[in-house]
Amino acid sequence: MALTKEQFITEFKDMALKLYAAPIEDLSSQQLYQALALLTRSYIAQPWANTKERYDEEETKQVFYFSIEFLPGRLLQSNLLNLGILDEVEAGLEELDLHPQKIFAAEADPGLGNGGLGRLASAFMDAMASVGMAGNGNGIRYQYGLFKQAFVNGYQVELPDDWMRNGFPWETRKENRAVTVKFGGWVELRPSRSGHLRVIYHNTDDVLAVPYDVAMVGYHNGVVNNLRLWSAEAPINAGPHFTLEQRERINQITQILYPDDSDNAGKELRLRQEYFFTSAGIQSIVRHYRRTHNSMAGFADRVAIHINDTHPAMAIPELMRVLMDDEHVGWDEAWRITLKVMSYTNHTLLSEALEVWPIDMFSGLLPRIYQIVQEIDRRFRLAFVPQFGQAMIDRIAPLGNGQVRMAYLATIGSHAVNGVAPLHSELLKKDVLHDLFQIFPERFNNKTNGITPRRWIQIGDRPLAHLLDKKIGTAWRQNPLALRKLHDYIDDTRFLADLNATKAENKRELAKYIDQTVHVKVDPDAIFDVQIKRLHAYKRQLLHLLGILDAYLAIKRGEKRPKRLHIFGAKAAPSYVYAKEIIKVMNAVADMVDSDPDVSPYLQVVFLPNYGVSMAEKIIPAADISEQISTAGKEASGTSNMKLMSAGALTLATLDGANIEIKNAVGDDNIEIFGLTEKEIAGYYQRGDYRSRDFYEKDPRLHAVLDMLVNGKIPGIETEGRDIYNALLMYNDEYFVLADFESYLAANARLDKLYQQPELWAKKALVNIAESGRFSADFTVQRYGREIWHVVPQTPEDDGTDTEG
Ligand code: 475
Repeated sequence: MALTKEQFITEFKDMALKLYAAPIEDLSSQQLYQALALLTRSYIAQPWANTKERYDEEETKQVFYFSIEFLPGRLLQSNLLNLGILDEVEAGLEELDLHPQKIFAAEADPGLGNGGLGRLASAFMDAMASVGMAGNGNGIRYQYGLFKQAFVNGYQVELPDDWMRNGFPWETRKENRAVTVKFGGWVELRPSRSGHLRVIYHNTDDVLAVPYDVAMVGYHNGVVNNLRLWSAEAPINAGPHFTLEQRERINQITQILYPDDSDNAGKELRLRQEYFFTSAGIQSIVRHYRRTHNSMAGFADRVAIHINDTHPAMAIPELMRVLMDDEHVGWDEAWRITLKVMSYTNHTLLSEALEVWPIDMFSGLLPRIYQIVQEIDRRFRLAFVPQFGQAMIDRIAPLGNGQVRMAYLATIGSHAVNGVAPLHSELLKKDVLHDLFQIFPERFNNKTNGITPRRWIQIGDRPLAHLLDKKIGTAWRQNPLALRKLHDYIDDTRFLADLNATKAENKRELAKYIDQTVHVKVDPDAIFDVQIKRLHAYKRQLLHLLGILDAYLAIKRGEKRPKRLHIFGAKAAPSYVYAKEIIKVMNAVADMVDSDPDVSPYLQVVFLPNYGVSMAEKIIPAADISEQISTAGKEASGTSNMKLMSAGALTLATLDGANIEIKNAVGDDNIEIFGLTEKEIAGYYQRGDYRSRDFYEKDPRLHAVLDMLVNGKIPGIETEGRDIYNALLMYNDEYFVLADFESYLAANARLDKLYQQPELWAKKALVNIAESGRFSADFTVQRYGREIWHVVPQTPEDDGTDTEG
């Protein structure tokens, strides 16, 4: 859109006055933010309405991305950027003597997700709008987002995230679009006179699902899509017998986000949440469709529904229910439509994350849905037992072992199933979904994850963005593949120096931020070595920690090395004791290193509390090294690896997830690979001959490091150190930390050496930035669009580069 600085100033002052009846000089940053957000929203309203109208008029096929988590990050800056008025607005604010960054920082970051899965969902929303795809989100409006993390005496404590305290200016409540979701009770099936089955519900608990819509603004294209988040409320005419407790129980459904990443809590409230937003979404999609169509026959040509992991997998029986019970479609036709509409992404191979529900709980809470799952199960067995045998079908039918098995249900009810990086997609076929792959090989495919360079470079890394504009023009902002132009400057000494200067500037900025937030002074000339992701044993923050302890001992022995600053950001699930112990030890090591004058000139450790999207925007631009060191075969894809690469950090990685594709993109010389491969690890499992103690006994450096966990040298960690020591030595080190220790150290030593040659380092950084464009989520959603959703992708065009191996 077009907006001059002068126009903006007038409209902004006007909005602030209307809202607060005071001149802008009197307003707090929060109030200035509210005024600016509302003004921005007023700019979004018309294109939002237009987009909706156009989709309806042209009968565009719509994609609905169902996800129990969305992590959009702050929206003000990204909305202004995508509207094309960020520069004008910032110039206007400065003319008013205001500080844009201060105002942007007043926005709460909606933490409606745990990590990778939720962030990916939001990247896709941004990407779909930006490529002009009709893509909508469907999720939950959690009253409280993911807990705020604080450290008390080095221990993680969790505080509530009251993120809507000041309201959420980007949402609009659509009470006229509310639907009713039914739980519990029992169902009566009665043939009606017209020959249809009549389904009569008795004694159900009804919940009103009220949608709140959030605009998803496309980049410079006038497209505004919809993210619909559902809130649970008591029914309007609840009657006199409706108790406060009943009201309370309903409100609970959308009160909190479950804080377990890659884990299945198995709690009834979680099942309620899943059915709540899934049923509300399906009902509202069908209702909208039926407003302009007399039957459901053409539904699958106009609607694609994507299931982001299994949490919304009840979309399958729920659509069957609506088609049969409400729309009187027969089973076979309903199943045909459902299969064509549904597709499913798996995000993790970890067995503890695979969702299963006890049949008792499931059938009690959702009796009609359970009947339909039973029928899906019955027909599946009938169809495939003859060819594949009872034993195999028993393993993979939707119902078995007294459980509803959601990954199997999702695979059986979708026409496409994908993993999120080539290795992950292969392992799905080989292990977790192997039997179903035998039956439905054509359904399985890979869609490598992506990220949005708009947020990570254009907004998060302004110094780099400006340098790129100067050197290669601005085309990369529209099409990130244009970053490849950078290769032309691989021998441009001046440019390489500029690249290093940009990094240095970002490091000084981060150093300031660290000082302000945790009151720790860090040396901006150190190597900034970053590991940012959820705290999980398989991600092996512990390997990183053991590397730090080894460096500590080496420095104590008098070894000199370039100074390294290790930066961690990671939340642990509140019930994940082992992860919390690792945090405690990390913080203890950070203190130990800091207070030792022999060591602190060479080594520093900072664990920043409350890592999230907004903090990532500050850390990533300043990173020199990106630690992606999961046990090979465990990290489905990873996405921070892509973000850090695009900021020119060098990746220190195992051959896992999308690290493999990053390696293929930049070449072996521009990434630091170490450790066991997935095949080697599978070999250990098969033979059953991994003995972690052998590594401890053979390697004196490892021996010394592990002993530090239990010999009292690290102050204040008695039980934590012992527990970790035991996990590694007595319980045989489930994640092969000890096996990879030596090669991890060697890779780190190579990086230390390389850092002595700043120009060579800059060349490698350049290649990483240049090749990062292929990981734009714009391309990822276009691949989903072409190959799964069958919607026509629009600008900007993918050049066909295949990163799918
Ligand atoms: C993978 N979350 C990353 C990312 O594809 C991958 C599971 C159960 C309950 C709550 N949250 C989850 C995940 O499984 C998850 O976030 N998985 C991550 O998805 C996007 O890049 O490798 O670990």
